[in-house]
Amino acid sequence: TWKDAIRGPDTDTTSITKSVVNHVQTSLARQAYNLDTSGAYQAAALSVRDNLILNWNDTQLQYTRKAPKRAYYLSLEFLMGRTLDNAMLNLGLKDNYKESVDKLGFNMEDLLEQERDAALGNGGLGRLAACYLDSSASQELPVWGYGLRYRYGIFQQLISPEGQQLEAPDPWLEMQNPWELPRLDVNYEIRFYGQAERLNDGTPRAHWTGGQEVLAVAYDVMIPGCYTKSTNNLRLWESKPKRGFDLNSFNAGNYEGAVGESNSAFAITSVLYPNDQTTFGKELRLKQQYFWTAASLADMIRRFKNLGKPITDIPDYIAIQLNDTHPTLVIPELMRILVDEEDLDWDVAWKITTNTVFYTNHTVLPEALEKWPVPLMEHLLPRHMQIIFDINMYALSHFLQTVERKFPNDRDRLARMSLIEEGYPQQVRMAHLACIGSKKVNGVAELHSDLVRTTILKDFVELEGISKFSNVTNGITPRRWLDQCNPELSALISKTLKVDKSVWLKDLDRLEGLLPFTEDAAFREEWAAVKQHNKERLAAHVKATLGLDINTHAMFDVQIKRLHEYKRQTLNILGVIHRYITLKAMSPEERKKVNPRVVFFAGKAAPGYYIAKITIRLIVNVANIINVDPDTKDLLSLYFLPDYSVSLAEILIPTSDISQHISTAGTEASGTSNMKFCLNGGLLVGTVDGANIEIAESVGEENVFFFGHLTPAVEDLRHEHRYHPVPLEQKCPALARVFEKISSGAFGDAGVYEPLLATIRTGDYYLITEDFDSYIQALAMVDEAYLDRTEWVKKSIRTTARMGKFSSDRCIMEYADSYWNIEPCPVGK
Ligand code: 26V
Repeated sequence: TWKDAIRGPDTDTTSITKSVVNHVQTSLARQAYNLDTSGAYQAAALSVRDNLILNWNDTQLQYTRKAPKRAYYLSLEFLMGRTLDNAMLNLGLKDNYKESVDKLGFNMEDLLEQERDAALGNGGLGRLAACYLDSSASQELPVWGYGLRYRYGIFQQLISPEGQQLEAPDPWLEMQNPWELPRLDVNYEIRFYGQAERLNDGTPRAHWTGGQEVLAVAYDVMIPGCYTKSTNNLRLWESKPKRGFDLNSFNAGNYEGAVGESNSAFAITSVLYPNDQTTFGKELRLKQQYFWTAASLADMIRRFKNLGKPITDIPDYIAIQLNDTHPTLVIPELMRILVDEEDLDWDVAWKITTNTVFYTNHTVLPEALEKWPVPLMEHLLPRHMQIIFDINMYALSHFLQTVERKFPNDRDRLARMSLIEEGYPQQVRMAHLACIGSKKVNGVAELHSDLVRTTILKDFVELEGISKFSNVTNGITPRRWLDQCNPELSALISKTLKVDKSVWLKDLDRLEGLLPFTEDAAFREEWAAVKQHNKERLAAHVKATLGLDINTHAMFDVQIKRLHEYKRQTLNILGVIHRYITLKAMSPEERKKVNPRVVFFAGKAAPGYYIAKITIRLIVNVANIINVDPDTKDLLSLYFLPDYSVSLAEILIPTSDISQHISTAGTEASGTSNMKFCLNGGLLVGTVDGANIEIAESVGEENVFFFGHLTPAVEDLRHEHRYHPVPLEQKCPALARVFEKISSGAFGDAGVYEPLLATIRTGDYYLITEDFDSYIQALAMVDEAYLDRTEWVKKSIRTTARMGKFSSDRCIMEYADSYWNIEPCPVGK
């Protein structure tokens, strides 16, 4: 069975205890008799790690022996969260470790809480990368991730009593990190700045010399598959100076100058940029991107060369997936290596490149599309800038011919399609470069992929044909997002299906087997009891960390995601105020008929995002008022939980009765937490956007609370708002009353919120005033539906049962089959 295959010989409880104690005494150099929880965590982690290392070694040896085609997932963000629980579960050793830890006088849950999140990402894009690694390993596919080992992950969020977001650094490596293996011997020299001189010898070659060189050092993070020996690798690069410091300056007495250059080398991987969805053109960010793509590519090519194959075989052995445009520099970098170092013809090099690289787009928001100023690119990466101009020429001349034939005299089209946007300064359009340098381009949900094809890359579709542009709807790993975060539900599912979780967790369509049990009253009761249990688990956590008492007998209504205008947390909080006003106006008799509701928010705002920070202030101050209002507090309460993270999501998601995914139609590429909530039996309140649409198709529209305008209406409505504005009082009286309440000072100094309210009163780009009434209606329908608890639980069960499509195993299979052309490479076969 899989159990024997993946475990070492010493995985019985006695051997595990021995191994943990051994790590306490040797690795930690501590006495077993005065161990604290932190030490116990470290020792248990090191013991689990031993298993991973053996599996990792066998897997990598197998890849070397069999030399299959491999895929490399390049992502600037991997939002891994904690590892210990996930590793024990994937190894099938959690029960054994629990028993050992018990014997040693500790509680497993306390141990797990000791681990810091690896939070090397902003949100959905980074967490998607983490889910994809889990699915790749679980399906025994030869896939590696490549990223950066930031010394500081996403900032820690603190919320002042007045609702101000404060940011603190996240020094996650302060404690030992047992999950990484430093590979100090795997390192590459990476050049910046300097001069690029074309040889002009009839070849396209150039010499790139001078400038600054820094060292990229590899750290390997083991990625265990679920119930398999296959353990993949996530290689993260750390930057450091090539030599310690400049001894000449040092000896001349210039001590600061001597360490200056060394500091600038360390700076490259010092911190994750906390912005998402807005570009800003900072040199250090471009340095990160090149440092990472160049090191990763050098590493892939070194491994490829060990195979002894001709260089033109690269596309038969390597597929490179670009997670958004952040790694697009692999395209000019691969061209540089092939042309300048391997001396290939331009056309041959271009063919290799465009058969190796694949590009996933994750947003159509104009402000999030990466552009880099030409002067900056020229200064930092002079050879790459030449190559980009050459690609533009080559592609354009190629385009020119085709475009001229297809669209004679269409100069506008050429300007639109150019890799270079005219202006002062000129800018490189990374999405265009990623598109023309890739074999295939995909969006992350059906609607989003349609928008990619019909808006930002429309001209390229018309030129290159539709077949290059397709869709892979996002997914989530059911291991972390059901089995790990909701063990009671997982156990209930296994018991009910009479199928071991090792089967259904890797074949999620099996959840459909729950459907007949919707009619089983005893099962429904158990189902509801799990939700109740999870609410109490959250309440205990909130009590312990924030000292607050939460009403666990209320409906739980959750919106947790990055703060952003397009995600419309504003719509939600304005809706809460509307509910508060409505409750206040009711008689005590009427209030008795109202079902209590607890509303949760969590999420970080980019540090410089002024409007998003005001939204947090409004939420916190509304909470401060309504949570103590004796008229309403039992019926409506509101919490902003600080410092949203993967671990917090794991506690929150299993509690939800409803969750909100309410972006303006056409703005949320996919969303993935919507899938997590539904998999855990929460119902969805949402707009007709992103993956909400496909979730509704799967679970049945009768189980989703949809509202709001549809994507095709959005452009016209925005136009109306610009050119024919209607006063709020006329447009949406219910919302006008909410604004009046805020302006009356009911939630503190109204002036604070004015800039936020002004964005809605004038322009209303995200169409709050257009969707408010139907939003309130949708929430009323939620109330109505919740009155019939039996029917509600049926909806919950049906939702979970029909979420099979959204397993990230399905996504990875689609990428493996239709994009990368790779196959499983199991160990020992
Ligand atoms: C863009 C930028 C711009 C430059 C500054 C740093 C930075 C960092 C991240 C991004 C990526 C923005 C795109 C993004 O995060 N998209 C999200 O991808 C999720 C996974 O596909 C998807 O579920 C979300 O709907 C989508 O917003």
